[in-house]
Amino acid sequence: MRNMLVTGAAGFIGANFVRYCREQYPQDNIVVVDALTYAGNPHNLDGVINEHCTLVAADINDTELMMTLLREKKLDTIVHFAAESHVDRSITGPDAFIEANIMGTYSLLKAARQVWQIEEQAVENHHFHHVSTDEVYGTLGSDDPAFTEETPYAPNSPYSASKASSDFLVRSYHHTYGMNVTTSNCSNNYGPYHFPEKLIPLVILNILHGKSLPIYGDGKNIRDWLYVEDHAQGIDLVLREGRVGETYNVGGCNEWTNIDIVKLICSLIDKRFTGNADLRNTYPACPASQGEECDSLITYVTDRAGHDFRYAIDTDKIRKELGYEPKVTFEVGIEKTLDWYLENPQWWQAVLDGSYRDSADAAKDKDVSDAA
Ligand code: NAD
Ligand code: TDX
Repeated sequence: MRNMLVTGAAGFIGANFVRYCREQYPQDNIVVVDALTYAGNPHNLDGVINEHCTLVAADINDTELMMTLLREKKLDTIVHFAAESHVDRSITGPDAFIEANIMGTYSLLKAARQVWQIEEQAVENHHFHHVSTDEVYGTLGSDDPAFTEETPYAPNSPYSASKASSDFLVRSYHHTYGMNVTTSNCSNNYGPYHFPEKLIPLVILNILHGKSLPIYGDGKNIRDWLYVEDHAQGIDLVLREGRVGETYNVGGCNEWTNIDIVKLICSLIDKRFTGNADLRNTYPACPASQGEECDSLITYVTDRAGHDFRYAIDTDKIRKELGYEPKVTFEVGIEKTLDWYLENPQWWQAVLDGSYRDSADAAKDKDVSDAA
């Protein structure tokens, strides 16, 4: 049985990871720490919070509180998702990325070192797993080989630079202090609870509401998409069987240009609306409700500054060492994602109208000392 601190799990991937763990390992204890920024939504954890899984609304930069939680809850494992994650926001406001991604990771490492390695009751079998991104490797040309764990770091945005910095801090705590750390660098995730500022959920919701679909530049940039549950599975494998001090690339081997992915989603929605009066009545502004094709909403807009052309992940190491294999094909995953957004309008309506902040504010009002 493990006692885990999972940071940032009111966000997209962390919430899916916690759901995965509750199902696979119901005996484990999980303490989620999340600052509930705009991207943190307590509803992402609806149905999984119980005596084995608690949510503490706090900033990982509160080192004292992190130490108290590690001590009092006897936490032996940290899975660190908490971060500012949106590249566009890092371009307009990098400060928050430095604070959360660099300073926050440092704060967590400091707390872990103190409680796991320095104090009297040192925790021998501790494990700090750091969740990172393929963006730290920079950008690829069309014919370049995919990123391996040996690819030199070359981050291009304030977001990826802050993630790269945090990866190096984690690495240094292993080399210098012997902390048991692992890191995973994953490609673009998609699936349930994905915040609608990111490409796939933004496109789904804009289509339903008849809003334009902004394509940056010429739409030819390439991303490698992975269903979020397969990322959770990859992290779980690294936690259980990964070699301490190592990094593992996780990806979907599933490269798409942005424009192709947007056109695919348009055609899937066109199909679903055909002959479905319920959908047409529920979403009258959707072009498919008016007999038009959804790709009529595609609008080319000014490119993202410093836009990386292509990401692709070589998953050889995690496949060979840990037996990793993505379970959900893209064809299935994108339909499941569409199903989820169509079946959970209350989730995204609360995000779009801002009312999800009420539950965040209520969670923040709880005295965090209760949690420790
Ligand atoms: P997200 O933005 O949906 O969630 C991030 C969460 O972290 C939010 O709940 C937010 O409230 C919380 N947070 C932010 N700053 C915090 C702080 N100082 N203290 C405590 N909590 C804080 O992000 P995501 O897409 O779920 O990404 C999770 C992690 O995975 C990030 O580290 C990201 O870099 C990495 N990653 C994401 C992707 C992707 O495709 N989304 C791919 C590879 C890696
Ligand atoms: O409106 C849009 N139009 C558009 O063309 C948006 C939001 C995005 N894009 C493009 C930019 C990217 O090439 O689509 C691609 C995907 O964009 P995002 O969803 O913003 O993701 P990306 O920038 O690739 O980063 C994501 O994957 C790696 C996550 O947000 C990161 O946290 C993760 O590390």
